[in-house]
Amino acid sequence: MSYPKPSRRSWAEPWKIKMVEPIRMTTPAQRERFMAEAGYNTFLLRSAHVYIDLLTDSGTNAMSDRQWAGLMLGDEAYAGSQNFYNLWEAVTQYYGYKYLVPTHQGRGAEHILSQIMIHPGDIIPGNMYFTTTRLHQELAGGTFVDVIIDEAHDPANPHPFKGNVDLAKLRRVINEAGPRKIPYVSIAGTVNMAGGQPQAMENLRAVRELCKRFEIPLVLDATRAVENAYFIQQREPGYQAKKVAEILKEYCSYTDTCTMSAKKDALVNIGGWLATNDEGLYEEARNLVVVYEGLHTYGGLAGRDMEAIARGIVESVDDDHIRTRIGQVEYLGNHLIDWGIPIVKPIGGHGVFLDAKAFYPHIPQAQFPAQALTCYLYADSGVRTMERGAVSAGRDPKTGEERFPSLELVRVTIPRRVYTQAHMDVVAESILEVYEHRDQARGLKMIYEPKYLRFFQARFEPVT
Ligand code: P71
Repeated sequence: MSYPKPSRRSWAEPWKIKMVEPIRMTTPAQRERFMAEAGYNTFLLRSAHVYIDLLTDSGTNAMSDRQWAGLMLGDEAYAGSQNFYNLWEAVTQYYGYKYLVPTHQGRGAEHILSQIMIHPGDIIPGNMYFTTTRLHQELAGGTFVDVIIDEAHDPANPHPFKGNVDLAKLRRVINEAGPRKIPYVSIAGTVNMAGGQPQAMENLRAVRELCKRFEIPLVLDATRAVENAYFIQQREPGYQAKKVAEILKEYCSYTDTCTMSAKKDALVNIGGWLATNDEGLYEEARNLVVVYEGLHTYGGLAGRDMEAIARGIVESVDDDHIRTRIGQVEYLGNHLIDWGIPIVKPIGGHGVFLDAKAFYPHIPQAQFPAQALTCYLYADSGVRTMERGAVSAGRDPKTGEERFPSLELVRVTIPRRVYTQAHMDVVAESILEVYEHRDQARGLKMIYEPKYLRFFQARFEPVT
């Protein structure tokens, strides 16, 4: 028989749903009360009071039946668990690094890496800061310097690789500080705080060449490197015919070491690692991990967690999976673009980022427009999102001054394999509703400010 070839076919999830978790809608009056009780901070809401939870894609993923089956194969030996070796093998096969030290999550790896590599007075250049990464660098006595391209700081600029390093900026930092003061260059793919924006392979290769000349190691934050690899496949000449798995391995190959929060790409609820090709660093990390995390063959994780990560890595690099994952984010983002709502462009890998400065031009940044927007969204529909602006940026540790970042964003983050397209429709409609009432919105005043990573526990009240 001869069948006609389909000319038009949408993507669909490469899985079906076997188990569901009920979620409940609250009333507007309840939400008003919950938001006030939470000090106008979405981190302080109870999840039972949230309808669609888009706070983060971190540890909120749905595992597959194979991953759940893997939990039953947990080898909970204190030392030398089989699951540790399975994880090590998966990391080596897909990310390419020789040595592995598991940690309880990403910041565990950042802590160990920073303590080993950074000395007081050191400078760490990177493609935009991330909150936990920079804090660990600072606690080790270092100073982070942003060397991302200028386009990354402009939400409307459509540059396809806004995660790129500006090589002239990096060269300048190396010249000014001197290569000896730079323990490593810190690269993230994709760049979370820029709006989930990717770095081009060509750019990483150029950074590699520059660093090699000065013998400066390259450390990759591989947390969303699979998503970065997908964007390279879609946007960078020469990569269209390559599999995401192949691109990921090439990308990592230009770096010496990586820290990883497995809670994102790797499709699990907890876990992380430090992986490296540097035997000396591995020796030190393997030693230090026992102080802060646990023995070097479990690093704060149960055997079953390591098994779920090992299996999640394999699923995460599947081309159909990653196309669906980012396709869903783009589906939401394109709705908002069609309706003229200001978002970071291009649409990012792990979420849609609302441009709060353009959304609420009448609210000064000192009154935290992005924080306020998260509250209005929750009040409208029970959708929980995260501030990524002045509250997240915090204060300069030396001067104590507020650091007002160029980007004042609300992250509408999509967990992997959790919500449907219908959920995305409701989210889009709610954002539109809040946008239509933007003129009436008011800012916030911070009334409680914790010392570290203040955004997690800060409390606010509305400006009168
Ligand atoms: C996210 C998170 C979790 C988070 C962290 C801090 C503030 C708010 C939310 C965590 C990352 C990340 C990158 C690029 C390292 C970590 C730390 N992201 N690098 O986006 O995105 O990993 O949470 O496992 O410790 O919601 P960890």
